[in-house]
Amino acid sequence: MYTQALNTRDLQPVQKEDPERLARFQAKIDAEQKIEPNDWMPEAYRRTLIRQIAQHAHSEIVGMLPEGNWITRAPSLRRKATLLAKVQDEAGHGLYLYAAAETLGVSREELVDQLLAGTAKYSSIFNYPTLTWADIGAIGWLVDGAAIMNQVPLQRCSYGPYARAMVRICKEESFHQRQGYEIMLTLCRGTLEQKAMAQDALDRFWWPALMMFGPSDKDSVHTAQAMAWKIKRFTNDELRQKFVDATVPQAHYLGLTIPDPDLRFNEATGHWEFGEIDWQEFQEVLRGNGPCNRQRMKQRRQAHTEGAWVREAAAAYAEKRKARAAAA
Ligand code: BYC
Repeated sequence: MYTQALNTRDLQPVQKEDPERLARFQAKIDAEQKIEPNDWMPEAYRRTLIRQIAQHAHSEIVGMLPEGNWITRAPSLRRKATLLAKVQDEAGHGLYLYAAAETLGVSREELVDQLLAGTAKYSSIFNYPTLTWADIGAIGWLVDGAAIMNQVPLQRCSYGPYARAMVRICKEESFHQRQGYEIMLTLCRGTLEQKAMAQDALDRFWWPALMMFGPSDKDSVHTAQAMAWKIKRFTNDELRQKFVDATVPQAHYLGLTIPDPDLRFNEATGHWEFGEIDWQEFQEVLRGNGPCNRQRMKQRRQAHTEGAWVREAAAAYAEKRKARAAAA
């Protein structure tokens, strides 16, 4: 049965916490000490982490769909093997993250149910279609590139299990970014038609990649508290700017044009200034009205139903082992 709330405890309002306890907790965070599962934590901290880690885990799992779509059509055996490995890595990331969320007292089943019920969020970026092979290059380069920018600071997140899960994830995402860029480079050094495909992919993925960092700071509801708790180390706009600064020169090296007439380098600040993001489009995607929201959820539900026998077999095996151990 699909659940409707973040988790059962989220149905209850947050209790007022003891101020002294809260102060000790904040002091620990300020001293850069990690919070571990058995440590006391304010209920709101726990809920914030469940929300963010669960959304992150769901993004990894749904993120397998647009790329998985190209495994059978990859242009060579080498490309197929690399893409297959990347998609498997994303499944692994989802599992580490669900495991990290479980240390906060929510079950993986509960979180998966929320995703399938459509009550949980996952990254907006995965609601855009992958129309050509160049999109696989653009995803590796831009989407994994944006993910790294966001996730490297999360390795210093105050919650130990999340921070530690991010270490391996970041290593793998770096490799994904490089393979994506290498696909783009190959296309850009290929025929005019191939280069046009690469440009078209950049045109379609640039703005959605910028949206991955979330609403602008003035509209972000969670950033201030998440920064005070050192869950987030940078604001959404700071990370977005870092991403633009790192990525524009990479696009120039490819000989591609960023689809933004307002993009210009500010000599005084040393940053690339960019145009206004279409926040209405972002909100529509979050509301479930992006180009592929319905298709993604339908595919996830279908995969879940078709995988029921695997879960049943694993549960039966675990039961049998338990019975054997009890009898021994
Ligand atoms: N899409 O107050 P805000 C990956 C929601 S990479 C959908 O700024 P917060 C991958 C936000 O959840 C992608 N929803 O929130 C890469 C909140 O809604 P609720 C996953 C978004 O949490 C390659 C509301 O808008 N990475 O997985 O402080 C291949 C207000 O936002 C988005 C992560 O999740 C969005 N783009 O900041 C395969 C990284 N942006 O909860 C896979 C960890 C915002 O109030 N997460 N919202 O209903 C984070 O760093 C932060 O959660 C965010 C948002 C920066 C995303």
